[in-house]
Amino acid sequence: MIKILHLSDIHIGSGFSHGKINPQTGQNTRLEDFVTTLSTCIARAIASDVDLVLFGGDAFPDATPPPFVQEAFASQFRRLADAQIPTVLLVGNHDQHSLGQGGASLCIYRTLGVPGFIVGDSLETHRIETKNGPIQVITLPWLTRSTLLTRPETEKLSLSEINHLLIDRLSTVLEGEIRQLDPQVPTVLLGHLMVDNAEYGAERFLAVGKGFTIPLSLLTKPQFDYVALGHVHRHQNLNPGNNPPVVYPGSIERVDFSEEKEDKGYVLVEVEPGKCHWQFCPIPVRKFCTIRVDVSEAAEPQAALVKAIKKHRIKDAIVRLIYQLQPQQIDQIDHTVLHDCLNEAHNYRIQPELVSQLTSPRLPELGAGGGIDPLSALKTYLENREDLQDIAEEMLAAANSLLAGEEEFFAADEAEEIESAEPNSQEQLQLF
Ligand SMILES: [Mn+2]
Repeated sequence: MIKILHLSDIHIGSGFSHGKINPQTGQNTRLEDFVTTLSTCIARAIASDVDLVLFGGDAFPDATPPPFVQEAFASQFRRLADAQIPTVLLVGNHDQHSLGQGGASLCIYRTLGVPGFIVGDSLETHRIETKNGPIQVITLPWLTRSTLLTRPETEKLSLSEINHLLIDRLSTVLEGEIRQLDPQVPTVLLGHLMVDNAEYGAERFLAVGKGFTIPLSLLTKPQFDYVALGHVHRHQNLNPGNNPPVVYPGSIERVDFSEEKEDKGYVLVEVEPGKCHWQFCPIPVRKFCTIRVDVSEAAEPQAALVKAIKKHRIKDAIVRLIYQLQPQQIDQIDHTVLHDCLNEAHNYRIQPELVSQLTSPRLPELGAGGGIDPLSALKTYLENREDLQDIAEEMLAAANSLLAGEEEFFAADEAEEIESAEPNSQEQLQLF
C-alpha cells in the first residue's frame, strides 16, 4: 500500500489586496497566510511519512512570479526533497507561460535536478519507486489547443468542433498510455483540467467557452486506482461510487470572496492495485466574511449598519460590508463609526450601493391601465428627469435605432468596451 498526499491550486502570491503589510516582516500578510497553509500541508506529508506527494497544478497566480514568491514556494517544497519524499509537480494553466509556448514556471525543478522531483508538463506515464514499492503516475497537464492538434487541423472548425476533436485525440493518447501500464502496480492519473460535471461556485458561468471540458467517462477507467485533479478550487469527488475516486482537493487557501464558504485542505490517499481509500483533511484558514445589508428603508440607517456588523464574528477575518442606501441617506452615515466597528477585522472594505432612481415611485403617466409603446415611455421618463436633459435627444435617437434593429448602432470599439466592462469576475477567472 502506498500513501499519498494530494494538494492543488496553491496560487501563492495572489490576493495581496486582501492583506496588509506586516510591519515585523515587511511582507504582505496574505503571502504569510499562504506560506503557513502550504507549510501545514508539507508538515503533514512529512509527519505522516507519506510515500509520494502529488501537486495538481497552479502554483502561482501566473507563470512569472516575483522572486520572493518563488522562494517562498521553493523553500516549502524543498522540505520534501530533504525528507526524500518523491514529488510530482503538475503544470496547470497558471503555470504555463504564453499558453505553454514559453515553458512553465515549475520546469526549473527539473532543470535543477531536484532529487525525487518530477515535473508533469506533458502527457506521459512516470513509474516512481517509493519506499513502499513502485507506483505509476500518468501526468495530464493543462491542455491547450496546440498540445494535441496542429493549426491546419483546426483552421476552419468551430470551438465545439475543436473541443470534440481534442477529446477524441486525448482519448486515443490516454488509451495508449493505459495499454502500457503494469497491472500489478497501483496507478494514479494526475490531471489539471475541468471535468464537465464539476461544480463551481459563483464562477460557474465563467466556464462557458473558456478552455476545454473533459468528460468524466474519460477519467473513470478501471485501470486507474485514484484520479488526482487540480483546477477547480472547491473540493469535491466527482465519482461518488469511488471506482475510482475522482477528486479535486480544491485550493489550499481562499483566493477570493467566491470561496468564502468553502472548506480548504488537502487529501490523504492510500492506494494499492484495485483498492483506494482517501480522506479530505481540512486546514484552518483565514475567514472571509461578507456582510450584506439593505438600509434603504431603515429610519436610522447608521444604527442598522452597526447592528448588522455586530451580528458577525469578524475578528481577524477579511471582511466586505455591502450596503444599499438611498441618495438622501448618505449624510446620515458616519464613516468613522463604521471604521471603528470593522477595526478588529484583518482587512475590510466598505461598498455602499446607491439604490437606483428607477425604484422610486412610478410616474403617473406610466401607470397601469393602457399600453404605451416603448418610445413614448422613454420620452415620458426623460421629461421627468431633469438631470438627463442634456443627453435626452441622443438617448431617443439611440432607442430609435435599437428598435429599428440597426445592430451596427454600436461602433465596434464601443462594443468591445462593453465586453471588457463585465463584472470583476475577470479577477476570479484568472485564478481558476
Ligand atoms: Mn487552473
